[in-house]
Amino acid sequence: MDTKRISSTLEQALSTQMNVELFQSHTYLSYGIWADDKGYGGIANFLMRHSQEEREHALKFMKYVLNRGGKPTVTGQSATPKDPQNMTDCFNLVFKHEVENTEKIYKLVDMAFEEKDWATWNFLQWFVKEQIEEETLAMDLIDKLKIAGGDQASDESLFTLDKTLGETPDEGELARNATSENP
Ligand code: OFO
Repeated sequence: MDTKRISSTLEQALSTQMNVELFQSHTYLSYGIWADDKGYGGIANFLMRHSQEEREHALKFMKYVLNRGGKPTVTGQSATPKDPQNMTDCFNLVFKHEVENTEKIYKLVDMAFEEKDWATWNFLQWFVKEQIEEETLAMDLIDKLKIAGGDQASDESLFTLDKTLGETPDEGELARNATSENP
């Protein structure tokens, strides 16, 4: 009896996305190492926690494909991107990686829609929502650094920013959760 409940096309696409999430995880880990080496322990902590979160995203894809009777494949990873040139570059890159990943998630949603695979479509909605948070978080990083003075930030304001980011929650605020009392 064939119990597979996902098409081979979506099985392959979700498996690829699992590897994309693992790549994101490696990328944030490498940026975390870069930040730590530069002496920004708080920012490194933030990036490394984020790396862990990306790994959890990969595991969600893995588990879903398995639960639908498919089998994902872990592929070799490409080399992580070069180290950022400075903190502004680092945060801009974080934003760019998140936007690129959002586009990949949207393509998967399109595919599930095309196939009328509502189970997969529904599964992917978690990631659609998650990407809103991740992009918001990345925008916040850029804003915080701008306020601190960007590339011209003083050592003192960078010290404060580093401390703040070390304690920043991993989840961004979702615009959809805003209310008039809690904008
Ligand atoms: Fe997996 O959420 Fe960021 O990329």
